[in-house]
Amino acid sequence: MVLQGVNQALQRGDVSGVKQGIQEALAQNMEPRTILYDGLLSAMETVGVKFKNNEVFVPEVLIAARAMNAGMELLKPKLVETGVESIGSVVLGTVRGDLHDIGKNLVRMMLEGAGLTVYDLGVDVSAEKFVAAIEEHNPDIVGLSALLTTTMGEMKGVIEAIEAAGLRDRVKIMVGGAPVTSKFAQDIGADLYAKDAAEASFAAKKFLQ
Ligand code: B1M
Repeated sequence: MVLQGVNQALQRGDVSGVKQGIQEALAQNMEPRTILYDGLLSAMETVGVKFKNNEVFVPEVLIAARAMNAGMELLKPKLVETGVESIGSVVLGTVRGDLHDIGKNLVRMMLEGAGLTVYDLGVDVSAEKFVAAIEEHNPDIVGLSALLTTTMGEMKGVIEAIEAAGLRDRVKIMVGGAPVTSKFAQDIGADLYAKDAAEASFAAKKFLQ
């Protein structure tokens, strides 16, 4: 019952409702993992499906994601205590020359909502920075975002740099962004393409399962 409240509050983007629900659930000695999966992640998944079906739009997703982050802040110390592991990790960034990050941030939130750890490198990220981040974090997936037709080509450069560093078989590469198509993804040798943030989290989860 209390988790249903958390779930509904998250979908509404109600930060204090989410926090209050989590505190109640913890006071009832509920497992942090149960609160995470049945309260937060399932709600975020519903938001993702609604977003995919055009039932909710970018502002609602951002508001829900903010509530998700507030809930996660409360829950994280308990999860660490009880040893809940993330299901995988992603190094994510907008490629060199490109400053657009609204879509990339949505992708990050949906990935985090799906239980992945995300190392967000920000915008205008060079191929060298992606390579260094792979060496540092050893992620399962590298996510590249581009919004400009003039920066899409950078994605190929990143893939080539990853190959040159001998890291290509250690990671799957996911690409996305408004001008990116699945054909383009295939042509540059990416492994995964996602049209939007919800698809990105579905594709990542599917790959990790
Ligand atoms: Co820019 N801009 N912009 N801009 N901007 C576009 C992209 C543009 C289409 C506008 C237009 O002309 N109609 C156009 C690109 C044209 C082209 O290349 N074909 C353009 C241009 C030209 C420019 C400048 C060059 C303008 C100028 O200065 N002359 C300049 C470039 C700066 C640079 O990057 N070097 C520029 C600057 C800016 C702002 C800074 C003002 C601002 C960015 C603010 C920010 O991001 N912090 C901005 C904005 C806001 C836009 C528009 C209006 C909106 C983009 C957006 O946030 N959409 C955009 C026009 C438009 O798209 N309608 C435009 C909402 C967001 C949720 O969607 O980013 O597509 P989107 O992300 C989606 C999917 O693409 C996907 O999932 C997301 C969520 O569903 N996705 C992934 C994204 N990354 C993914 C990664 C994945 C998987 C899926 O896997 C890893």
